[in-house]
Amino acid sequence: MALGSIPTFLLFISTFFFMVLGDDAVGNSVKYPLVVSTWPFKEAVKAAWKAVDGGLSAVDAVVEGCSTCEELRCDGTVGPGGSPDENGETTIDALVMNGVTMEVGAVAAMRYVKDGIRAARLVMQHTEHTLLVGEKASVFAISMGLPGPSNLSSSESIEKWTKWKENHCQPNFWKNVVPAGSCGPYHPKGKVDVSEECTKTNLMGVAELRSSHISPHNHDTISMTVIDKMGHVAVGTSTNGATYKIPGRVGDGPIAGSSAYADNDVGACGATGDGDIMMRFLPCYQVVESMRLGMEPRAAAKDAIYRIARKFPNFVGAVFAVNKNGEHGGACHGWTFQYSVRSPEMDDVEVFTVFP
Ligand code: SD4
Repeated sequence: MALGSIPTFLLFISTFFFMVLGDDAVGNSVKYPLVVSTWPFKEAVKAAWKAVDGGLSAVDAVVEGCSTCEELRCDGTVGPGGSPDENGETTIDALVMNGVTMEVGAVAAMRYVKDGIRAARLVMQHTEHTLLVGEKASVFAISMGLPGPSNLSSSESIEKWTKWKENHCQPNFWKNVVPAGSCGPYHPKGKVDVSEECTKTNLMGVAELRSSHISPHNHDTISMTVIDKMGHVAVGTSTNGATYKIPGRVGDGPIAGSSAYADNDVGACGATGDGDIMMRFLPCYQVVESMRLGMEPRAAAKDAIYRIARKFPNFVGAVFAVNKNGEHGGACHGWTFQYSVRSPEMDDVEVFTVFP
C-alpha cells in the first residue's frame, strides 16, 4: 500500500466500525438489544426478545411483545375480554412510536377489534395521522386486514360489570352530579362552587381528595420499550383503559409522551397508572427530556413521578426509564411497581421491584 493511501485506509476502517457499532457503542458498555416492559409480563417480554434477537426492528419487536399480552389478556386488562366500561363494553387504547423517525400510530376507544397494537402500527405505517378513535378506528383496522368485527366481551368482563351494576354502579368516575350513590343517568348537581367542588384544591394548589380507581389489583397497561441490534429505540402500549370508565373516555395509553415516549438520541420511557391524571403531565416526555439534559434514568423517573405527586398526592402510577445505552430505572407513587427486563447479560427475563 502506498504511504499516501494509509490515512485514507484508516479513515475507511474507522468509518466502517462507526457504521457497524453506532456512535453509542464506542467506549461504552452497550446493553442491547434490550426489552423493558411494565409489570411482570414475562411472556410478552420473551416474545419481544425473541423477535429482536432474531433480527426484527424495535418497532416490530414492540408489536410482537404487546400483541402477546393482548392474546394472553395480561392481568385481564389488556386485549379482549378485559375491563368493561359503564355499558359493559371492552374497548382498546394502543400506541406505537418509532424513536428514530418520531412517527406515532395510535388507536383510542377502539371497538370490535382485538388487535390494538397492530391497529396502531397500521395507523403509523399507512396514514399521515397519529391517532384514530372509536368506531372509525375499528373500520380503519378492519379495512386494513385485521380480524373483526368481534365481540370484545368475555364471561369475566360481563360478570365483573354485572356485579358493579348490582353495587349501584360504584365506584364510578362521575363528580358533581346527581344521583350521587347510584346508577345514572346523571345530571349536573346544580350550582357548583368550582373552587370547592371541582378542583378540590387547597391553598398550595394540591388536589387532595381525588381518590384513585387504579389499584395494584386493577392495573391495565403494558407499556414496552425495545432497543434493537441497530440501537434503534421504539415503544408501544396496549390497554383496556380504566375499569368502569365513562364510555368515550380515552386514557393515557394512546397519548405519546404520556404512556410512552422514545427518542433515539436519548432513550425511552413507559408508564402505567391513573391515566386521567398522568396524561395531564406527559410523564414519559418529561423523563426523556430530563435524560436529554443529563439525568440518570432512575432520577429522571423519580422526577417525573414527583411532578405529578406534588399536585395529586393520592395519585397512583409508575414509570420506567431507559437510556440509549440500555441503562434503566423506575419510580412509582401509591403502589409498588414492577417492571421486566431482558438484556444480553441475562439468561431469562428479570423482574425489578420499585417501592414508592
Ligand atoms: C389508563 N393508564 O387508561 C391506564 C390504566 C393503567 O395501570 O395503566 N393502569 O388510565
